[in-house]
Amino acid sequence: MSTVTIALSKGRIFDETLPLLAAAGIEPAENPETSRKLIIGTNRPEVRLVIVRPTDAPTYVQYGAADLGVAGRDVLYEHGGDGLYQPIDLRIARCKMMVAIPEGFDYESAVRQGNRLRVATKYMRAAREHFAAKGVHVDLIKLYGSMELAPLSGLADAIVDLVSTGNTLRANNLKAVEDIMAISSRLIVNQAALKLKRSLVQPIIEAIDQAVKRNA
Ligand code: PRT
Ligand code: MG
Repeated sequence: MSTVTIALSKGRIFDETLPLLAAAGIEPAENPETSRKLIIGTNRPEVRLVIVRPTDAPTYVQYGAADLGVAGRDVLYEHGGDGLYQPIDLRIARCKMMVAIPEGFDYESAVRQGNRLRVATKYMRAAREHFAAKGVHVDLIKLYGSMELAPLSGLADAIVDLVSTGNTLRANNLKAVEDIMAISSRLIVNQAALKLKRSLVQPIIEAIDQAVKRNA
């Protein structure tokens, strides 16, 4: 029997993908939040979920270890999208990628004077392209954890991070100064799986597409 593997990350992507999977008749047998299992079965014997870090989802799908997955546009932008078909904007886990600075830092004049800025981020590609397009000279510092800490501790002048409510910025005396891109999560599909497992994969894609359109 041919099987379908879907790569999902815990947290907001898992939570917001659940109703879309349900529309495709897929219900996880366990909650990854409480189970320690990394491979989770579903009510459909031929469908299973693999629980991955958000940044790893495109890699699992690219190499065919998962046939389908869900990843944020932020993550896909950094990954590059090789080998991935991206048929649906799921309109979930939405936020904005922004440049933020400490309250009181005169970003505009620093930019006008052509100062070299230190910018901390985990989004190296998006940040590099954003500042290059504006002609702003930056030294990018790659971080893996809370970017908000970087300007507070003197590591960087500014950060590039995701913002949804703005509460994290406010709580740390930071403010957003530029929009880089609107973010939402995409369904990603392994290109070979779409051809070789079409009879299993295509109905799932269509059911999810219908559910997204109903919610729009
Ligand atoms: O937690 P982990 O290190 O494993 O990775 P992660 O934080 O990227 O995972 P997760 O599950 O939080 O995010 C998965 C995806 O959700 C991201 O790739 C985005 O596409 C999307 N998403 C949507 C967000 C947010 N909104 C978001 N607000 N991802 C992260 N945040 C963080 C942001 O980085 C900041 O620290 O939330 C904080 C800001 O939130 P507000 O509401 O205070 O503005
Ligand atoms: Mg997180």
